Amino acid sequence: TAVKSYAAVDLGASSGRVMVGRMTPDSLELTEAHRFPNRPVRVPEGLRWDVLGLYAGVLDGLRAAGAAAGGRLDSVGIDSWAVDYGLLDADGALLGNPVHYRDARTEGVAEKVWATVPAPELYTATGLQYAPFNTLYQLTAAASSAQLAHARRLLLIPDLLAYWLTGEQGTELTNASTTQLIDPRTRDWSYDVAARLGIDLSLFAPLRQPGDPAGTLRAEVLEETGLAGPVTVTAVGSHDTASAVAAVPATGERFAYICTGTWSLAGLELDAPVLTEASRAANFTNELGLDGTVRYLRNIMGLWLLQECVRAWGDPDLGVLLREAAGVPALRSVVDAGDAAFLAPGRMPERIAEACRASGQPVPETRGEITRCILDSLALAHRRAVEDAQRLAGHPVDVVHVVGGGTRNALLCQLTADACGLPVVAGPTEAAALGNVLVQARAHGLVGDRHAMRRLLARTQPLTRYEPQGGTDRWREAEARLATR
Ligand code: ADP
Ligand code: LRH
Repeated sequence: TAVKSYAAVDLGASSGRVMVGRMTPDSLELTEAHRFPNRPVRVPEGLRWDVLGLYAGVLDGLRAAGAAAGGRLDSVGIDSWAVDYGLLDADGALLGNPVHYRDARTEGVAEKVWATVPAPELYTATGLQYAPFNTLYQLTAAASSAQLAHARRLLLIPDLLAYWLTGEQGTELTNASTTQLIDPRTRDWSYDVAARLGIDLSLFAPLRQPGDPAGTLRAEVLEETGLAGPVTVTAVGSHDTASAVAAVPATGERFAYICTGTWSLAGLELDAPVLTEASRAANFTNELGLDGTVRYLRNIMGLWLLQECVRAWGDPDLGVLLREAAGVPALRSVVDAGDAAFLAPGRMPERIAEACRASGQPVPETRGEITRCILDSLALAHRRAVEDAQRLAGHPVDVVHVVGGGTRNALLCQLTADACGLPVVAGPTEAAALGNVLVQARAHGLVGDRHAMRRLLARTQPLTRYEPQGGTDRWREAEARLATR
């Protein structure tokens, strides 16, 4: 059988990569064609994404992907982090650099929104957890800006890149579900919420589904990348977390997943949203996945906590830090890794130390101690999310699948197994890229349904199993030290 080549553009908050998936109906091999840093830029008006730099990285990556695949790509798919967007004017030109979701402009905005649509009502209508950066709050924060006044179109980040590559506009559904403007029951716009908050839904291009055609690479793009045309762009689960969950190599239904990278996204795949008051109080979100599924999960600060410490310490070697952390006694101090207080950049070692002091625990001092505190705290937050999700959704699990960059952190995987009291199956590391590739392959008839996709992953990808050790009592005790639950 002929080998097909699919390029996956996957932009995470810390790095962008273009990967090539080489596939037959029974085999799947992923290689990295190009990786580039994603470094947000602080300008006087706030924190911005360098989206032109990212687009240049995508073009370099497509050239490298073409070279890796013998000059021919069968299709290209794009996914990225959620919620953020670019605005286009009436000529289709980008109006300014997209605002970073960690920018401070959304501070205090939610209260204004809730005065019009009370939080409980907003939750039943959209299923989204409260996060200050949901697109809904960002648009409310921007309501009286000159930029929004001049905007005729809003494209979420992967849709913006797809537009530049193809000239065609659309709004892919999985990522649209992170705007807080989609009703998870109808999987269509929440017209009532938008109308009450004065948000003009005609700013958005028509919805498209993962697997839909999304245009072909423009002639100029072919020329710049050296690719032989025509090259189709296929809509994938363009929210990186949707793509990552699609690539969880589960073989049954009783599993939880944790997508670990800059964030930890921990939860379940369900057939229907959970919109109860208890679920809202526990801050669980109902984002949309492939084939009518719901990604029922909680956002946990994730390895962002460590990334920011590493940045503050002048980029020491991660391997050395993790070895130091492994030598520090377990669970001396923990912080609430779900706390939005850790969202903004800067002073992370100090903020972690302050949180330990405030909750009456020993203050971690060395780099190894701080790293250990972060990993223990993440594992504890993973435990809470996996437990809460099972209880709130009435969906018990036997195994926790960990995917994403955090699978390279063996200590974190082991601590997560210990904290959850469940086996952890770690891998694949590049889950979002694999989910991206598989949805393209499925659209082109190479694999069957999402269960067949998962079976193929379980058969072809290297996975590591961690058995829980030491009982969960000490985790329950650590949990009790954190005031909020
Ligand atoms: P994102 O997609 O959000 O940018 P990734 O999934 O690429 O994030 O994960 C990045 C994280 O993976 C890093 O912050 C780091 O903590 C972890 N990581 C990457 N490489 C290693 C490694 N060699 N050892 C341990 N952890 C690693
Ligand atoms: C992870 C992610 C996550 C969102 C956040 C903004 O990259 O897409 O699912 O909540 O970024």
